[in-house]
Amino acid sequence: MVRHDILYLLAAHPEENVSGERISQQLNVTRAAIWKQIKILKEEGFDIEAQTKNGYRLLKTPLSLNEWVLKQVLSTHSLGCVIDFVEELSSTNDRAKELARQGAVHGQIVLAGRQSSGRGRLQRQWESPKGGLWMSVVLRPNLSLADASKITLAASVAIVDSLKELFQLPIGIKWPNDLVFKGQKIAGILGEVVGEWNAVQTLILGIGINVNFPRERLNNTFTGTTLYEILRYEVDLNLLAAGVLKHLEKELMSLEKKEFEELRLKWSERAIGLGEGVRILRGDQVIEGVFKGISIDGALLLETEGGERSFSAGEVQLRSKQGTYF
Ligand code: BT5
Repeated sequence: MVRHDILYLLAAHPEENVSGERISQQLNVTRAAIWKQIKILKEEGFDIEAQTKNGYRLLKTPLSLNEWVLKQVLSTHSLGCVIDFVEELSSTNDRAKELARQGAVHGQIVLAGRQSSGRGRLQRQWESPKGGLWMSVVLRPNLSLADASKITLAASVAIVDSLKELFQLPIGIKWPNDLVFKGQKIAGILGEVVGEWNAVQTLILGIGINVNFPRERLNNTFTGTTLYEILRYEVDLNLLAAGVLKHLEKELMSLEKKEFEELRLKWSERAIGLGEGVRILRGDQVIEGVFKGISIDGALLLETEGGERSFSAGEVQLRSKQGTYF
């Protein structure tokens, strides 16, 4: 794409202005065509100095998601190898599923500026206004069906580690896979198997992080927060996406080496509420006990009066004794 070639050229000369004539010769396009592309790049959020005499200089890349910028900051081998960015989608998971059925490769990602019908688990609504990181990754890992649930554990660890690395934020994991800051949910994960897992072994991993928008954009029926709310400035969504994918790739590689116990320990180190009294809601039933940890498959282990019991994420909900997030 000419637009991207112009960017490569400008990025290679950060300290100087590149003349329209030089770009025109090097890329074999007219100066009018270059001007048109520069205009589009500016609309996409690139800060480009344009002087009739001296030519062009790239001053700043956009903080919003942009395929070219993301490619520059990605450090992964396979995750993000193909990027599908759409300004608005119903759900990135739905689009990724569709692409997976059409043969998308392992690591292909789908990103949306906003989602009109973002989904949580059990068909719950996931609010996805502009400014968030709404991303799905097509995974065809070398793992069995039984190990699929471990991928969401790995994703939780990856999100915590990337937010710590980039912004020094202490994010905790609330079982099974909510990411919370001071009790308020900042990110969620939705893992979905495509077709018959045994036959095709494809998992769509949806990751949603509330980033560059204030808390008011979210419904007040739940306790949520955003990075903007915490940091009070907007961050580069491309850097964040690249950071999450880097940590996710690392965790997936260790999962494929069957390092399950390492993952369980890492998850536990980042979890909140371990050793505390919790309530498990299963339909009308309330079971009280102490949160002892998770099994190798991510099931919650609860110490009750009648002994230790384990619960899988699909069947129960967890609450602190006060009825709030712990
Ligand atoms: C989740 O579900 O936490 C999984 C969220 C996954 C979203 C990503 S975005 C990219 C991809 N495409 C999709 O369509 N989905 C994935 P769950 O644990 O069921 O939590 C859902 C609950 O969180 C809702 O019922 C609300 O109470 C609350 N909630 C909804 N939107 C929220 C938001 N933006 N931030 C914090 N909490 C929210």
